[in-house]
Amino acid sequence: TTDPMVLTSIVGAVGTITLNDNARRNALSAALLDAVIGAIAAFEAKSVRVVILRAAPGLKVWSAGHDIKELPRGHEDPLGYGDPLERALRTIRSYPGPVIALVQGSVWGGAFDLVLSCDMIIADETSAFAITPANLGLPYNTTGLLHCLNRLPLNLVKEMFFTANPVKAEQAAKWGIINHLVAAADIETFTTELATHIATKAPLAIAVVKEQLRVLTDFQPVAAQVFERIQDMRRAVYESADYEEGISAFLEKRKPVFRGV
Ligand code: KGJ
Repeated sequence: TTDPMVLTSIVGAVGTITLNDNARRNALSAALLDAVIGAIAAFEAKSVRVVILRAAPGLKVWSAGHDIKELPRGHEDPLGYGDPLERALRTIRSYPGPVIALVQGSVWGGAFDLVLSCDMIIADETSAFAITPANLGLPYNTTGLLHCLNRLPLNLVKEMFFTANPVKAEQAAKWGIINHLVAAADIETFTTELATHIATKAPLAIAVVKEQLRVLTDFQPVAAQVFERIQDMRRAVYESADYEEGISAFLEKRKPVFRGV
């Protein structure tokens, strides 16, 4: 038998999901994301009030982001509505209770969108956060940009997207990426106490506030023509030679050479 993609546990009204594809750095494959979605559905059926999403302790990498081997190559939107990552983000964002990301180690690309889609982030000194489509030549989707814009100032979103540099824990705390920077030795206790505390509060009130905040922040009215123009611009990027080069370079374990075509 193979190891399950995620491990789950429930203590009281708090459920924990641990990403468990450590050999592949918890790359967000369809299999891993479907396991996350399944775990969350099972928690909802059991009226779990607060969810903690984490990786195993002591790893260098929390998640390496979208499974690059599963990204469509050319002529297909790499982050379309039905993409497993997009489905997982919607599942977390619409869970009727808080989802807390417990982050140790580095968070890359789509995994950054994943932790931003959680309601709170608790991280330790080993954490770092990078959004990396510029390393692949991938045009990020509008929904994902909105996730970032709703959480961070425009200049910081731009710096992260333009440089693809990992933002280290202390800077991430200053920038407001994370709620609390907690020592590695204390992070489990801290996060469990926070979750347990929230689980004693009125769940209906919390679920409604979460949903209100989601609909108020998610829905940016965009004219049909504007959206179609954005999709055209994005299509030109994911059909470019650079996107093919970005993916090939990762698979061949070399640095990409981008030509702007
Ligand atoms: N997708 C698929 N496979 C991956 C990924 C990934 N994102 N990350 C790592 N792997 C695989 C590697 O190919 C290795 O497989 C194995 O996991 C261990 O990785 O060669 P194999 O053994 O068959 P590696 O690189 O040997 O581990 P470390 O040296 O510890 O380095 C960890 C890193 C996370 C620094 C490194 O793996 C890395 O740079 N990964 C890619 C990170 C990244 O750019 N992610 C963003 C992907 N893009 C997005 O999510 C999106 C949506 N975007 O817009 O950009």
